[in-house]
Amino acid sequence: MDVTETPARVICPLCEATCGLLVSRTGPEPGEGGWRITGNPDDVFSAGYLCPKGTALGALHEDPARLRAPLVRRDGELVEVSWEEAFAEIEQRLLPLIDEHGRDAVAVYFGNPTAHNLASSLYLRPLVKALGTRNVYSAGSVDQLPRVFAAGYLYGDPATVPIPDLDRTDYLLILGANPLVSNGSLMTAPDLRGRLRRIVRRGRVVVVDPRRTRTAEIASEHLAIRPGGDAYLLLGMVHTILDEGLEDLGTAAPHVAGLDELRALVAPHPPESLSARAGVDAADIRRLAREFAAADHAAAYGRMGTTTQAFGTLSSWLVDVLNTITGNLDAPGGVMFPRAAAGQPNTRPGPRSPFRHGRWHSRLRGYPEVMGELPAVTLPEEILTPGPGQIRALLTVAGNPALSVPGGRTWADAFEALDLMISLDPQLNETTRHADVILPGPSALERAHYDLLLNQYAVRNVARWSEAMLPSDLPAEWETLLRLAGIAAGAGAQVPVSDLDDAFAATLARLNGVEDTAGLTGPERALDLLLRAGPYELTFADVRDAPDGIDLGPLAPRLPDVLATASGRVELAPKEITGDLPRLLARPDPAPDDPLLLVGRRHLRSNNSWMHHVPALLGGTNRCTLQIGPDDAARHAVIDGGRARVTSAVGHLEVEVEVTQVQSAGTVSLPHGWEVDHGADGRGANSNVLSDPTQVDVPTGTAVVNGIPVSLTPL
Ligand SMILES: Nc1nc2c(c(=O)[nH]1)N[C@H]1C(S)=C(S)[C@@H](COP(=O)(O)OP(=O)(O)OC[C@H]3O[C@@H](n4cnc5c(=O)[nH]c(N)nc54)[C@H](O)[C@@H]3O)O[C@H]1N2
Ligand SMILES: Nc1nc2c(c(=O)[nH]1)N[C@H]1C(S)=C(S)[C@@H](COP(=O)(O)OP(=O)(O)OC[C@H]3O[C@@H](n4cnc5c(=O)[nH]c(N)nc54)[C@H](O)[C@@H]3O)O[C@H]1N2
Ligand code: SF4
Ligand SMILES: [Mo]
Repeated sequence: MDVTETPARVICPLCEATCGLLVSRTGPEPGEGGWRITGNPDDVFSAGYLCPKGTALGALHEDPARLRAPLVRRDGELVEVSWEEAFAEIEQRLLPLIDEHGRDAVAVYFGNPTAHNLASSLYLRPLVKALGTRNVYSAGSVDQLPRVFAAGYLYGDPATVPIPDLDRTDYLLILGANPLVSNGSLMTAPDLRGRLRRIVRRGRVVVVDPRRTRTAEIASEHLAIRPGGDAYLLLGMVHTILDEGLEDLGTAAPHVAGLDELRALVAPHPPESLSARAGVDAADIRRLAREFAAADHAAAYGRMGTTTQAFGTLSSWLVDVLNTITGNLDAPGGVMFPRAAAGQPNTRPGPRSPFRHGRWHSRLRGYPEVMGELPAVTLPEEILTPGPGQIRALLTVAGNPALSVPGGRTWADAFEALDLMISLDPQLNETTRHADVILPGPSALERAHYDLLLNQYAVRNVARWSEAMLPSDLPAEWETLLRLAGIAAGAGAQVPVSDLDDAFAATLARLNGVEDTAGLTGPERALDLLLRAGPYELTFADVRDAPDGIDLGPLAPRLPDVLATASGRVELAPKEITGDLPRLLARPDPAPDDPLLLVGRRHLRSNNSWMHHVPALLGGTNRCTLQIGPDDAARHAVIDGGRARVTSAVGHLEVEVEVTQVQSAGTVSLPHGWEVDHGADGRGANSNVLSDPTQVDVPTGTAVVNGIPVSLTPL
């Protein structure tokens, strides 16, 4: 492979910040040379920013553990085979299984990186459609599902999520997010440190989190909340604002329905009745409410700590209610709706049908479908429990539910019970190592990129394309997805990919009311069609010819056209959400002898379950330890550097203890995505063996991975 002379522009697909990078090779052969990876100072969006993970793209590409050929299980062993053999194997085993047991016997689980990959953003949906199964699962139900569910009922479309207008707000309330470490989520924005610092300088940033996180460190104020307490805190704030007459709907006023219902719902609940359960003083709740209402431009933002907990949907809803009743919805400096250049459902002209869920239910626990998906926590038992409708085959795409989803060891049992398991993934992980067929895709440096999805959550409207830097010996992932779709549809493994792609593009053109005339193929053609249909009427050539990206300007008001509710208005009190209030209010106040509550945490040099092993990222603070405050450590007789057994209602694990002031009283934290054989010291633990798979956010079935009662025993 050649030493690259001019650096290639690569949009980093590792997290939601979507930084534009400059990548060059400084040595001729893998291992012999190195990589030079810097932020692209001319990128219209990221302007030179990057984090340590971005600099590891070269190491990831060269990772000796990365699969370079398809694997098929023969006599119990995974062996390398040709692509033709791999597809033939799938066809021979999948079709008879569908004939015998029906299409719902095949389940799909797709993971987080599918949202960061142009191929899967475009071609996963046609594959799922071709499979024709109702058993669709994803990492979304261990993540953002409550957030998008709330948006579905408030604005009519789960893809219509208001985003903090970071560069113009002067009061930012952050609940359950640590953007300095995560680099932001449902808030696509590079350099959050710089952006938050600027808000602190011109106004206020308040962080509500059981841990004094890096974000809390640089904020104007940190409030330690009781895990699971956000809905109580927010309800108290909304009560205060309405009770004290501080509400002002601002420019959104003509487009908002349900304020009277909201008033009636919150009137009986002053902060004083909620503060114990929030773990925040009533006086602080009232003060926050007044500050937020008084600020010229305020934005409330909630993320993982507010969604993957007992009241994810209520918390997400109340965040939006707070923004709306203070005149900050759809207002510059408040929370706004991005207008993406391609593929955003809410920019499509013509009427859209309002969001609804529960069109079908999971077989065993009766969880409602949301956006065509069922909750991932129920997948193992759907595989293991015999009877009509039992799942017999599983396709995973870019995921690792064995570590990412509660269920612990039942995941391995479930995989072993399957008649067929297929994984699209470049790595052997705790999930894919159980597969019968593994299909790897090219590395991030070997594929073109455009952030179809994340641009829909960006703090500024941009359109950016990056070419593949290096050629690949592996088929592009869009081809693999299409071939699987062809097999699932019964067209056979032999149909040329180009025929399947032509059919896909014809459907895309028809649905979007545009013509396919640019002479392109594959993702370039699909992107061209979506850009032409988009609100700026760009073309693929436009983005290809702008290597540093196209800036489409700051967020602009979009009410009421962005709405797809039946009423055509923002629905402030939808019964699908408020129906969960009695469950919230029925919880008793905490007692002094309550168990410790476990929450999650992320590290800058990690990425869920799949980057701990990259040498460039090991070390530093990236460690799988149980963090605990000094008083709690003394009370539980555990010491810094010692080991402890952590026990929950459903499981236990052993882990190193780290005593730190960062962790608030009554809480402990553990990162997720680790296993015993991962990590610098070879010692990690899967935190999700402690998460109870029956504990969910009731409206959506989203896993509760924050606020888990645990006990500690020193070892
Ligand atoms: N306790 C607890 N559990 C959690 C969380 C938590 O905070 N606490 N967080 C949750 C969240 S937010 C998420 S998103 C999930 C993540 O859960 P998952 O998405 O299930 O798991 P990942 O660890 O992201 O695994 C990603 C896999 O995709 C592969 N991959 C990477 N890039 C590509 C690609 O381009 N193509 C293909 N085909 N494969 C690729 C990697 O090799 C890896 O095997 O975990 C959730 N689980
Ligand atoms: N370095 C790194 N970056 C990542 C990832 C990664 O694994 N590593 N993962 C990516 C993914 S898939 C996602 S979804 C995003 C997530 O992005 P964020 O949501 O910003 O990241 P988290 O670190 O999970 O932050 C959740 C915070 O919620 C707090 N918390 C826990 N329980 C509660 C609660 O009940 N209430 C409140 N108010 N706070 C609570 C935790 O202490 C933690 O600080 O990060 C992305 N970026
Ligand atoms: S913040 Fe880091 S991981 Fe995220 S896109 Fe930028 S360089 Fe990549
Ligand atoms: Mo996530």
